Parts: sequence; structure tokens; C-alpha cells
Amino acid sequence: MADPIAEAAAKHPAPEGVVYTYGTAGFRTKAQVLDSVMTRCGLIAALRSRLHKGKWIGVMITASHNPPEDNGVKLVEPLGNMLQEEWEVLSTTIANKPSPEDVSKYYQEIASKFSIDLSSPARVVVGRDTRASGPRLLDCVLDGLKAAGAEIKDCGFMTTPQLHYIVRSLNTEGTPHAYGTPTEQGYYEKFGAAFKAALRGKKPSGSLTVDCANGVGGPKLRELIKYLPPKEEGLEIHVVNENVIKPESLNVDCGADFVKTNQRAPPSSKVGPNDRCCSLDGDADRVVFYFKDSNNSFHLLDGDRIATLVASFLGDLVRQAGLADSITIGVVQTAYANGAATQYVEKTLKLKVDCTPTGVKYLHHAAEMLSIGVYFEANGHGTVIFSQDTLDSIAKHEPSSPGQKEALAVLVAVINLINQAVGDALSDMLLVEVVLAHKNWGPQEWLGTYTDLPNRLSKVVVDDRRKFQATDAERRLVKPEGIQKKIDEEVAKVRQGRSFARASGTEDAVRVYAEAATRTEADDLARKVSELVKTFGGPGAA
Ligand code: 16G
Ligand code: MG
Repeated sequence: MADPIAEAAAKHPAPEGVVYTYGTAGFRTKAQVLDSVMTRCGLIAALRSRLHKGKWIGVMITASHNPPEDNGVKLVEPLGNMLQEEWEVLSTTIANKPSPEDVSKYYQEIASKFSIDLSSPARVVVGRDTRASGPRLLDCVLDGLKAAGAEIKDCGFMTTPQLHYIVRSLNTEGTPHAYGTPTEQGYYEKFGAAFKAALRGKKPSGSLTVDCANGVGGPKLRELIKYLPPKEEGLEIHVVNENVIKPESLNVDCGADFVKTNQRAPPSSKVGPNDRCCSLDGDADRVVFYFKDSNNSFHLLDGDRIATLVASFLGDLVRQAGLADSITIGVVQTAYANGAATQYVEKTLKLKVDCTPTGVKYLHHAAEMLSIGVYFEANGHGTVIFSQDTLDSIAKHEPSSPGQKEALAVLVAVINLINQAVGDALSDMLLVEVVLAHKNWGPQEWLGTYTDLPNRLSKVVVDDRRKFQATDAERRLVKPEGIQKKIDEEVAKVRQGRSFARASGTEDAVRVYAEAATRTEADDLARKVSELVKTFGGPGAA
């Protein structure tokens, strides 16, 4: 008897000798070795949907900020969050099955383990970024989905957050928690209207130049602009690096990762002093801001800055609306957050800070425990989530003065402007603009809230990064034995020192972060800790 699962797997055989891992943000590697993985992810998505009683599951084909020749795939849960960890393991296992028959057998095993009825409906929605390998890899996913008998919605080009939005909207349609109209147009309508409402007639000063990394964010931002107030009343946006016709230019000398890593504007950037700029990454789920001052010095306003700006604004709104007794705000960061940002949140804003391991899913999860959880990685991934209790308190709150009423109106509009399904560069960008407009701030005032400690991020290539095992939200190493004590000794030698080393989740390397009171001390500390990592991770080291 024909076995459609094995047939689909046979159509896209696994290359020999490649080991795949569903990492921090899905499978991600050279596009040429991903065909088999795509088909198998299609199978997993169909199973996952059936386990969720036919709810829509998302499949996003993207490699985010990686070079143009890479690609990847990640799965999206019904409410728009990242795939549950147990299923990351199942995905890794099926991706590494050698033969089509093994794939089919494992597919059946998952079905019986979770009592999944393979004849029940499965629904999967697929999106992709603008990479040249996208169409071929999409076909591979579709072959998997068809073999599994899933209903398919192909959204074509999408930013990652747009796909998350559509998944969540499809699954909440017609319920009291309906997220939005489950179409791309619905996305623009929702966020465009919320931006206008949140501005409440305030006009952002100057203009904003948006570097779209030559990725999918470019055409999608062009579309979104049509739904924003005209520039005379609202925000004047200049779109740059939007060449999606030339996929080999994706993320090259532009985009959020370039700006954050090199601490400078893209070479193509032609803006004047104090002009606000921001850069998206290749799938537009990450954004950083920056500007040059009148001395032509570059200043980065990264994820830490977005978190502090937004947390302070939300704190003010909650207080002004008379809701401070029932709602508390917390900020979630990773160890990469600058020590000065953490201190500013704790001491100046007087808000609680949680620290989690690197990766959006960890921050998102921690933020879900808070009534208002503001989470951002320094690299610009992040959003704000509001608990159901918080949303209910806001909905039923009766303002007792015109001031309270106004603050409440802004708060409600801001909630609609935030993509709670996942961090969204376009929605985060509009949110920042709203806050700056309300505070009547330019980038200088924003930068002036606190002074970053000088810091250095280095990468050390080691024989086996798995030797490096971290604890305490990746702030300390438990393995290799003895290394942490040596790191502590180096940290103690510099003023305001802090340093940690962790194995990358996306590359075969160990990353070292160091900060200190001065640039020289920070650089020195990074160098010393990198040397320790080399010694402890070198050939023959335990
Ligand atoms: C992935 C993660 C990002 C994290 C980065 C760390 C998502 C969507 N993306 O890009 O959050 O900052 O990996 O990379 O979770 P690293 O482990 O190589 O340092
Ligand atoms: Mg990305």
C-alpha cells in the first residue's frame, strides 16, 4: 500500500552527514541542505495542529539576519508563540531520521504517543521571507503538508510577526479574545488605526529613516504606511535598503544585526545630525534605533533603551489612569542587558527586573507571569505582554477625572499598537514613535536617561561549545570546571566589572560579554575572559 508520508520524505531525501537541531529560533543553516527538513517540518506542523484539535499552526521560512545563502524554518503555536520545547525535540528527531521509512514510522509513533487521530483536521498557515531559496523550500513544506492531509493557507511573503499575527487571529476569530482580522490587510488596519489613536493628535517631530535590511520588511512597511495618518499629521517615514529584487543584498552592510554588531550606521545611511533612524532585520522581528549627534558621533538606542522607554511610559500611563494599585509592571532582560539599563529600571523607574537565558521564548515566558511584562533583548527582539487580568481591569476601569480618562485612552490605544503575539519590528517602531511624541523627546533626550557602561562582545571559536554549560540565566558557567572562579577573579580586577561566557545557540562558538567603568577596562576584561575560554575549551581540555 502506498505510504504518502514516506513518499514525500523520499522526494526530498536528507543529505548524508548533516546533523540538524531545532535551535533557539528553529532550524537554520545553508539553504541547500534544508529541503528534507522542510518537508518533515510540514509533517510536524500537521501533527501539532491535530493535537490542538485542528487549530492553525504557523510555519515561517526565514533565516532572519543570517546571510542570503542561509535559510531556516520555525513553527508557530496557535496563539502566536514559539513552538513548545518538547516538540522542538520531536522536530529535531524527525529531521535526523535517515530513511523515508524511518520518517513515516516516527510520524506514526508521535501520533500514537499523543493519541492523535490522523484523520482529524489539520490546518497550517505558511509564510516566507524574500530569500532566493524560499520558493523551493516552500514547495518542500507543502509536500509534507499535503502528504499529511493538512488544509493549507499560503500567505506568500510575510514578516515573521505578520505570520504570528495571522496565526493568532485565525485561532481567536469569533471569540471574546479575537486578536484581529486574520489577513495581511487586517494587520495593517489594526496597527495603523492603533498608531493614529495612540498619537491622540500629537505629531512626531522630524522624520524617521527606516533601514529594512533589503528584506521583507521593506515592501511590508511601504504597505503599512498607506494605513498610517498622512505625514503632514503623523510620522514622516523614509524607507531605505528595501531592494528585495536583489536577494543577495539581504542583510549585507545593513539591517539591525549589522548596526548592533558594528555599532555604526549602514554605509548607505545619509542622514543629518539628530535624525532618528532605525534598522530592522531580515524578517522584521527585531529593531534598533540610532542617530548621529552634531559632532557626527554615532549613538545606538538598542533593545535595552526601547524597554526602558516603553516601561517608563507605561508606568506613567498606569499611574495617571489611576490603575497603579491593581497593575504592576516588570521588565524582562537577558544577561546581555547593559548593567546601566538594569540599574535604571530598578533604581529610577523602581520596577522589578527578571533575567532569563537568551532567546525570545524564554523572555516571553517570563513576561507572561507579569501583569504587564516588558521584555527586550539588547539586540532588539521584544514586545510587551498584558495578562488577561490586566486587560480586564483596564476594560472595566471607570476614570474619575478628565486626566485619568485621557491616560486610559492612550493606554488602550497603546495596547492595540503592541503585537503581543511576538516581538514585531514594525509595531515596536511605531510604539517608540508614539512614546517620543508624547514625551516630546528627540533621540538626545532618550539617550540622556542613563549612560551605558562601555562593553564588548567577542566570539571565541572552540572545539566543542557543548563543553560550556551555564546556569543562573547564563550568567555563570558550571562547566568546564574551574573556569568560573577564574572569570570571577578577572571581573574583580576592574571597576563596575561584569562578564560572562555562554555557548551560542545559533553558531559553533562561545560568546563572551564584558562591561566595566571604562572602555579600556571593558576591552581588557573581554580579552582576559576570551583567553580563559580558549584555554578551557582548547583541544584536550576537560
Ligand atoms: C536567535 C534568537 C534571539 C537570540 C539569538 C542568540 C529568537 C527568535 N531568536 O536569533 O532571540 O538573541 O538567537 O544567538 O529567539 P546566539 O545564541 O548565537 O548568541
Ligand atoms: Mg529576525
